[in-house]
Amino acid sequence: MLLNENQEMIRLMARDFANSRLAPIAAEIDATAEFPEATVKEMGSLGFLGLMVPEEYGGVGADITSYALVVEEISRACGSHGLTLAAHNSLGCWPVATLGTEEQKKKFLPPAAAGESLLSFGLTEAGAGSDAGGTRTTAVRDGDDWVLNGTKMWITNSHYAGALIITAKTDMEAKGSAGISAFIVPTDTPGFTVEKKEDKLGMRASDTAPLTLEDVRIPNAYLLGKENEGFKYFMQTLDGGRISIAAVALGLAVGAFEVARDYSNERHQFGRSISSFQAIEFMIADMATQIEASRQLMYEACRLKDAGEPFGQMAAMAKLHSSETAMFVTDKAIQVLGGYGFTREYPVERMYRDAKLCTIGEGTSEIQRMVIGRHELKA
Ligand code: COS
Repeated sequence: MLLNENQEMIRLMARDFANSRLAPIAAEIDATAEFPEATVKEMGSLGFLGLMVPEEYGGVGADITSYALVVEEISRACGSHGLTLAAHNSLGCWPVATLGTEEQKKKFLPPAAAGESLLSFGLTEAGAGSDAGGTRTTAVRDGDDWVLNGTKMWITNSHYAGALIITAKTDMEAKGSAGISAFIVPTDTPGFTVEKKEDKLGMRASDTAPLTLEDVRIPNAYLLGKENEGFKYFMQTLDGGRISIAAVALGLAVGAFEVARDYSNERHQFGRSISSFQAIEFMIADMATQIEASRQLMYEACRLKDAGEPFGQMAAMAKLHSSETAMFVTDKAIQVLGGYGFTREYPVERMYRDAKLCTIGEGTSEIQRMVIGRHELKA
């Protein structure tokens, strides 16, 4: 797909920022697992935290393709920044911008777009992972308010969020995924607690934590969309989120590929560069081919979403292919670098660990296959 002038411009802007500000700190924040507040705020100043927020609410109002390009470029330098950006934009801002009332948009979007505080998405629970309809958190109507109780897990950006979109069962008689609603919960509401940050294999500087809600009282004005329609809303949100994870995975794959390609030209063994051996040349060729295939799937998912066409299956294909590609490419990149690839002297081992998240978060590779298979089989 040929990018238009605006898309090229935003891609270059993201690449410059990622090269100058993120690449130099990526190894350190991976080692310390420290959330990079300062550079996340810088992403806000550049408009990256309001990419999908309409201009009237302080955002950029960019198309999905531009958004995915930014996520790819940021992730190419640092997966943790890429994931932080992706979760905020597509899981936090998008549902509020798409489903929110005028009052909700005016209140929650401008600070999120400016990077004053992040928006986050609280869906997953101990018993509701792949089976997202298994939500146990409850919201009970009390006069003009709702009272929420429950726990959530693996919630990205929660320590730095001004508000979260929380899913809760509102019709206790309804079976399965029915009777679930979505609420916007400001994080300073009494009874709302973000627990200790998880210590993870990869994406170590991104913020992931469990949440507890104990008699959290919020006004009915913070119900997002219609009561009991929550499951469909978060399925739609995840359809878009899967494009984001495809972009994160693609960025990681490209980052690792570039390191391996350059290293293979520079490294000499047996009196010649290792890239002149077909064993290495073929690895480079396979890596480049998988990356290109992932990129085309991601562009197609973006094109469909931008055109207002159904895109859920293509987003699942893009996410599945990109995340499996990221695992393949980062593994091969370590192989090309040999012993050096196994050390922290080079970024490929970090990219390998970061890439693993992409096969799990926002629907495992197995869930993507379910989504793709169901689309094919119902046709
Ligand atoms: N968009 C809109 N509506 C959707 C939808 C989508 N993408 N997917 C399903 N729905 C609707 C269905 O049409 C159905 O509506 P009706 O009850 O009116 O017929 C309803 O939602 C239930 O759908 P379904 O029966 O397919 O739901 P399942 O419980 O079988 O779940 C999967 C389907 C497994 C695909 C879903 O639970 C899923 O995506 N799980 C993974 C969750 C995930 O990614 N978690 C990680 C979160 S990280 S933030």
